[in-house]
Amino acid sequence: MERTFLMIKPDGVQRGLIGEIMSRFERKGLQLVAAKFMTVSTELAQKHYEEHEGKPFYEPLLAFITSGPVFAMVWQGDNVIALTRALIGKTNAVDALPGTIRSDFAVHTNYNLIHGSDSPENAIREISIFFTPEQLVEYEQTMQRWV
Ligand code: RTP
Ligand code: MG
Repeated sequence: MERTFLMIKPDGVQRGLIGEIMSRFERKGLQLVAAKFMTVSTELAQKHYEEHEGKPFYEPLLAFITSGPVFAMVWQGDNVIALTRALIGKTNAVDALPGTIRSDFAVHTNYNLIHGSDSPENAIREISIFFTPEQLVEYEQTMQRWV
């Protein structure tokens, strides 16, 4: 069983897409472990995006992610990292397959609605900087036997 960190970015919150996006993960059969509506501080944004430090889009990315509230989540399930990346779609909306979140709702790479961890190592790191262990809710997903 794998876990991932997903975050609806300020554009997704402002556009009223939290429910639409959450519902895609729920209908897929993934299990919600934690969720938090919050504002990201510059310090937290720097930790989260440390792998992109120095890239041309780094400073605008920090400004964007701290510009308004986000909806931070942890989800779990078999292959949850690859599955959620597939549902989210490619970084650039032009390359995202129809039916993915970014294809259906995003236009620009800079405003692509949602973040998803890209590896087990990054998932563990990102979950630990946004959530304390006590905030991760342990429960049995009773429908799990059918998905
Ligand atoms: P994310 O981390 O947000 O889930 O997105 P990703 O894996 O698909 O993309 P990543 O390469 O990790 O880039 C992180 C975010 O930085 C912005 N970006 N802009 N202008 C550009 O070339 C560019 N490249 C990346 C995007 O907002 C991207 O989601
Ligand atoms: Mg990424």
